[in-house]
Amino acid sequence: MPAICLVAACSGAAGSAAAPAADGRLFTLLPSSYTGVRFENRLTETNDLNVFTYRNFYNGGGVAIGDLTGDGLPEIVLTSNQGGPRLYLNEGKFHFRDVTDEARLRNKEGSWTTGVTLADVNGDGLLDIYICKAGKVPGALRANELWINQGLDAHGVPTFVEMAAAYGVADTGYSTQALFFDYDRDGDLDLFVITCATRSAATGCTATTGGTSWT
Ligand SMILES: [Ca+2]
Ligand SMILES: [Ca+2]
Ligand SMILES: [Ca+2]
Repeated sequence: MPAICLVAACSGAAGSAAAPAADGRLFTLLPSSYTGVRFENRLTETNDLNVFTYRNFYNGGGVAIGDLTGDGLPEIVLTSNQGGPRLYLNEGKFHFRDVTDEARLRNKEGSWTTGVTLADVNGDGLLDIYICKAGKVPGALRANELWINQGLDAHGVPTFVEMAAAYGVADTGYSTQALFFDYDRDGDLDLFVITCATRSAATGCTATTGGTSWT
C-alpha cells in the first residue's frame, strides 16, 4: 500500500526520521523531519500591505533560545510576522515538540510580530518571553508583550501569562528587537528596545543627482 506509506511518512511525528550520520565536520545539519521544528515565516502580501506600503515588510521575525523548563535543555521560540510566536519544547537528543497552544502563548489577530528575547524579568528563576510588535497596524496592536513564566503544568510544559502592561513594558512603538540588561548596575534588569522607521517606501526615498537615497 504505497499511498498509505507515503502519507505516514509525510505526517510522521517529531523525531520519526533517522538522525543524519556525522560526517566529521564541526556542524551537522538536522532536517525538520528529525528535529520536529517545522517553522516558516510566511508572508501574505495584499494591495494594502506590502513592501511599498510598509517598508519593513521583509525585515523578518525572530528567534530566542533558552531553558524555559529548568531541565538544562534549551527550548526554541520562533516568531513569524503574521503568525506570531511558536514554542518548541526540547525533549532531548535534538527532538522538539510544538507546545505553543499548551503553553498558552497566543498571537493577537492582525498584529505584526518582530523580535523575541528571553530573560528572567521578575527574578523568580524562570525565563520569561518578551515579544516585539510593529507593523502597519493601530497602536494597540503594536503593544509589545511580556509573557511571564508560570512554571510547568502537569505534562511538563511551561505556561505563560501576558503581563506587559502590568510591568510597564507594553511599548507601542515600531519595535524590532529588545534586550534586557542591567544598564545602571543596580541589580535589576533594564530594557532596551530598538525601533524602526514607519514611512512607506514611496515616501521614504528622495531623488538626488546621484540617483536615489533613503532618508
Ligand atoms: Ca528545557
Ligand atoms: Ca521569570
Ligand atoms: Ca538596572
